[in-house]
Amino acid sequence: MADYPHIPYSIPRLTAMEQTQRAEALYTHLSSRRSCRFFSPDPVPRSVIEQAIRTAGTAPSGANKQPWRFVVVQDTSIKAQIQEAAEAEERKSYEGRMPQSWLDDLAPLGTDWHKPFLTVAPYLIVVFKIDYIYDAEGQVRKHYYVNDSVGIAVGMLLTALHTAGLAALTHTPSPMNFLQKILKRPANEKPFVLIPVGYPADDATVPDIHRKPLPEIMLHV
Ligand code: IYR
Repeated sequence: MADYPHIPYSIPRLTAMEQTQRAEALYTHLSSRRSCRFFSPDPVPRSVIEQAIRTAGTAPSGANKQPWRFVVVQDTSIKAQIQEAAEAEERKSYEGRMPQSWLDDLAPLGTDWHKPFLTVAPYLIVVFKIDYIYDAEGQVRKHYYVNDSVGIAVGMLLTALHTAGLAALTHTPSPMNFLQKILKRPANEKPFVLIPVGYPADDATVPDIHRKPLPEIMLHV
């Protein structure tokens, strides 16, 4: 049995006041994040996108398999292909594929099948989940807790983007397999979420919706 060494781990021990201040500051910061559907075409430094993805890649994952791929789309013609394919699927959803209850639940958001942000936003980050890989012998090696792991990484990506002063949207046109084709990803990489990133348009708006207060989401036992 091989020996798998551990290395020391420590993080600074904060005072209760420092903990409180940091926790409050992070809450205030993240409370100002909103899903944005109206972007400015202004360019964004590529290095900021890369750094945010590096941050996402620090997420925990089942057996440390890191089962994610982040495809950064900047090319205008690829963005146009994605918009066309996404709108075709969304149009089917909005015009009959989905039940009235779905339309009712989305009504407060004011969304429809038009997705201009897919070509206006300077970047699209398309996140793929990797359910398995082939090892050197060509054998399938499965990954674990893939949705959970990629979901955590996406949360960290959204946090990193917001912290860098960028707006984003977790967009899930359904079904999304067109992304695999357009972006030429292999069969073991499945689209997880499509994230337009940029600055909000000067006249951007968001729905007037609110977050549940703490007592509604937390239980002490
Ligand atoms: N994907 C569609 C519909 C949609 C679904 C949910 I759940 C949302 O929170 C928002 C939208 C669209 O992007 O319009």
